[in-house]
Amino acid sequence: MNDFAATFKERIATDLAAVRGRSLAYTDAEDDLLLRQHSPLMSPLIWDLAHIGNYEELWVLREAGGITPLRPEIDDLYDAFKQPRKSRPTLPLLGPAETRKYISGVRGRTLDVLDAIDLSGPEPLHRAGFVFGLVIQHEHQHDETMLATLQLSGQPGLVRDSPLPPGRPAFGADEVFVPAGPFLMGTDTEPWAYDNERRAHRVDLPAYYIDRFPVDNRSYIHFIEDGGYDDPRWWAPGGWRWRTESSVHAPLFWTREGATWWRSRFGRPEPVPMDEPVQHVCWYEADAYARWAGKRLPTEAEWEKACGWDPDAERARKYPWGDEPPTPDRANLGHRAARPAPVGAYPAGAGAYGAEQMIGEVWEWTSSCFLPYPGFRAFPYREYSEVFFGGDHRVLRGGSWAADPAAVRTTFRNWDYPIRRQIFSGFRCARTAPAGQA
Ligand code: AVJ
Ligand code: FE
Repeated sequence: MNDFAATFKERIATDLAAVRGRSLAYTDAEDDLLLRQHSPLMSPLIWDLAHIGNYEELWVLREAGGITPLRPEIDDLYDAFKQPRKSRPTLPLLGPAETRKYISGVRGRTLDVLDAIDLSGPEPLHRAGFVFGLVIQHEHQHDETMLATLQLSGQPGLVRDSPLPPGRPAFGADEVFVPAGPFLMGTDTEPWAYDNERRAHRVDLPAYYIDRFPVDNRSYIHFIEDGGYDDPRWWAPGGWRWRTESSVHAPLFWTREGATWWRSRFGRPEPVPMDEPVQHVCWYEADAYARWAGKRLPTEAEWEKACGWDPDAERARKYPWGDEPPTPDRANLGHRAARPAPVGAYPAGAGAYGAEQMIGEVWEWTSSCFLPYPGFRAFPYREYSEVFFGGDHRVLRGGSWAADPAAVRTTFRNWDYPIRRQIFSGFRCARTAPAGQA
């Protein structure tokens, strides 16, 4: 094995250990907290933990490593398609101690497979360590889901927090201009990209403006206090139906006492911080706000061009600032604090057009439905992306404060139903440039 392969394998092993540390930290709790279902939208935490291990067994041990199944009898329990979320707590799930033992047994064999395989071989699951990228990203995505479950549980104590850089709130309403022209959307070169991010393809966009920052709580409160939730003019037809049936009047986890808005953050009440990007809003709320503001949500293509396109070099960057990995002065990622940073906190993380905080903070709703790119091919399985394509889901971009850098990049696509708000979701607005501005 050459030095490059050895170093790369070490990096994979480090990433595997890091994500596992995170999964174990989020489940370092009393059995009752792990076994209970905190919302019918979410699995019990212990289901996520065993599902992570079962997914790793399926893909790394059985598919890539050719290892005989360790516990084939539990496969059905942890198959997300066979078990609807609401009935997961009634299944004969492995208990917390047994789950930890199972996933650690899988992990030991995963490291054996890593040792044995040829990263430059022809096998597509092995090449560039794809199957390890798959399970590392999968585990991080479930860790973010577990964090959303912990937020719903209202149980303080498990979630770490630390200070974040200060913002530049005076620039809150600013927008940046993106001139008309083509860019390359998606990727052919990112080795761990999911199938839905491929292939790279040319998209030609008219000129537009996009907000420099995600919409902050101060602006969102103006929408609320202007009666935005009660004015059908601002809402998409499905959104107005959702609004009247749900009687929602503020983001999830918010309450109002007199003139003050409060929110519960991992079980602790605090006044809503004005300069923070709004989170826990659904697509319908984001869409209504944008119309109220005289704007609209960006399309997925507009979002990606503003995030990663470098018009001078005529190439896409992996992150807004370039290809170098995220650092604490560029983006709020990886659950450093348990919240988004104030708008303006990361001038060093700006993209070529000047948009800031596109990576980290909140998943940003776009106007686009989740659809395949031209030439899409499901890999390695249809149930990751393909079965979700169509009109039911909207695309979110950029990754939240709770997302790990391993599962965040300019081309990364997330998706959810337009009514979902327990995720760490916010948005920014865009508008088509008036005719004559190119
Ligand atoms: C891409 C976040 C919608 O959580 O359902 C996890 C990711 N896929 N396990 C989800 C996923 C398989 C997926 N999302
Ligand atoms: Fe999964």
